[in-house]
Formats: sequence, C-alpha cells, structure tokens
Amino acid sequence: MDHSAAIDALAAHLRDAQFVCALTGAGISAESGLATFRGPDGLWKGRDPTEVATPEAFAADPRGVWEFYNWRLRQAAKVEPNAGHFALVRLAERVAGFGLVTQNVDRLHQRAGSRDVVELHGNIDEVRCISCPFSETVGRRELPAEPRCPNCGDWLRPCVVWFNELLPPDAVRRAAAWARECDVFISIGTSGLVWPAAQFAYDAKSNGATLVEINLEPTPLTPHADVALHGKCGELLPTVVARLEAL
Ligand code: BV8
Repeated sequence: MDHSAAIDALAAHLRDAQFVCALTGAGISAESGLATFRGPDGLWKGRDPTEVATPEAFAADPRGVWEFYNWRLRQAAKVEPNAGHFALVRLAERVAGFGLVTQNVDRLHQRAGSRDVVELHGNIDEVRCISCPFSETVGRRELPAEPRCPNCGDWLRPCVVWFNELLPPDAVRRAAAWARECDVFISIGTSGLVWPAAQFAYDAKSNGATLVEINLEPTPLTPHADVALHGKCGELLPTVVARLEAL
C-alpha cells in the first residue's frame, strides 16, 4: 500500500473509531532535537543502559548517573515540542475518544498541550529522595553534581523508571485498559524493544484493534501492523490529521 492510500485508510479508521490509543517513543521527540535511544545518534550509543539507567548503577555510582541525567536535563531545556506532538493534540480533539501513552520522560507532549498523558517510564522534570518522602518538580533545571535531599540529606534521584524497575502500576493499568478497549492503536516513534511498554500494541491487536505503526524504519511490530507508515513523525502525523479533517 503506498503512503497516500495508507494515509487515506488510516484517516477512515480514525473517523470511525470510538477510541484511539497512541503509544509514543523517543522517535517523536527526535525532530525536537532529542537523541533517541537506539538510533545512530542514540543516547545509549556506546553507553550500555545498565551503566546509567538502573538502580544498581545508581547505587554504585550516583555521581556518574547524575552526570548522565544532568546532560539529559541540559538537552531537554533546549528543545520545544515539534509538529508531531502538536498533531497528536489536534488528533485528540477530532476523534471520539483518545488516550496518549508515552515511554518518553521529556514531557514534550504536555508542553504541546496534550492532557492526561500516561507516562510509563516517569519523567525527568521531577526528583525524589531515595530515603524519605521528599520530592519536587525541578523542571529542566540542571541540578548539582550531587543533588541532596533538603530534608534528610540523602541522595535525590530522577523520577524515571530505570531498567529492572517496575513501571508505575497506575500507568500500566490505564495503558492496559486503553489497549483493551481501543478500536485503533497507533505505535509512534518507538523501536518496540523495551518491555513491558512494547506489549500494549500486541494486546490491542489481539483485542481486535486496527494496529498502526508510524516510525522512521521497520520494527518487530511492522509485520503485525494493519497500516505501516515509515517516515518522520513530524511530517506523517500532521498529514494524517489533515486527511482526517478533510473527510
Ligand atoms: C521491568 C527511562 C519488571 C529512563 C527507560 C521482556 C523481554 C526482554 C526484556 C525484558 C522483558 N521484560 C522486561 C525486560 C527488561 C527491560 C527491557 O525491556 N530491556 C530491553 C532493553 C531488552 N525492561 C525493564 O527493565 C522494565 N521494567 O520490566 O520491570 C522487573 C522488575 C524487577 C526486576 C526485573 C523485572 C523497565 C523499562 C524502562 C526503562 N526506562 N526510560 C530514561 O529515559 O533515562 S527505557 C527507554 O527506552 C526510554 O524510555 C525510551 O523511550 C524507551 C524505549 O525506546 P524507544 O522510545 O523505542 O526509543 P528507541 O531509540 O529504541 O526507538 C526510537 C524509534 O524512533 C526508532 O525505531 C527510530 O527508527 C524511530 N525514529 C527516530 N527518529 C524518528 C523516528 N520515527 C519517526 N520520526 C522520527 N523523526
């Protein structure tokens, strides 16, 4: 199916859908200037995730992990949402029901105007103490090399979900419910390699939803997709929404 026919088909599915669930990954933030995790400029490129994104790594070298997250905060402070993020805000206004689930921690969806975003992997805007209930929103402000809790003096950590950490139960529950009930599930800008986030697309498909992939390149999900659009989110998503609005 060529792109134009696929976009027509997708617009018709969206028009007729009662509920649309979108799952996004690092690829939707790439055109804002944030590196993805496994692309050529990938965050993990040359840096094993277990080096910087696990509780074990933090316990062993909190300064080293904070060096990585302060770099992430510096990057996040420089960027703005892109046309892909804004297209999802418009899509939510034009379908009967919409749920947005993200693996991203950059909060660009919220800055674009998306509401009620389910964050499977937390966010880097917030930090919490590893020993007491203290937490705060730091925005994109870089933190000291050794961020300490003002209450008890122990280390602060980013409110992200590291590898080998459980995802927030409420986020998983909400994403699972949307995957179960949606008519259309759109996987956007994700390699589909991180679990259990990758599972929701397969759950939606097995629940009878139309499965759509919008990604720069094919992924393990592609063979399962009813509609696969390979290209840039910032170009494809606005085109899909414009086609829907023209119906
Ligand atoms: C857990 C927060 C239970 C930190 C992140 C089953 C099978 C195999 C392994 C596992 C499994 N179940 C669990 C695991 C282990 C592990 C895992 O999945 N490992 C993988 C790597 C094999 N999962 C976990 O540990 C999870 N927890 O299972 O808990 C448990 C509990 C205790 C003990 C044991 C188990 C927790 C995973 C969460 C990790 N945290 N982020 C931070 O960000 O600093 S994950 C990280 O990867 C980011 O959140 C990122 O979003 C996420 C997923 O990656 P993608 O978003 O897909 O990014 P990627 O670069 O891979 O792909 C981008 C895509 O975009 C590419 O395809 C590219 O082509 C495309 N693209 C690029 N530019 C564009 C574009 N597309 C369109 N337009 C463009 N312009």
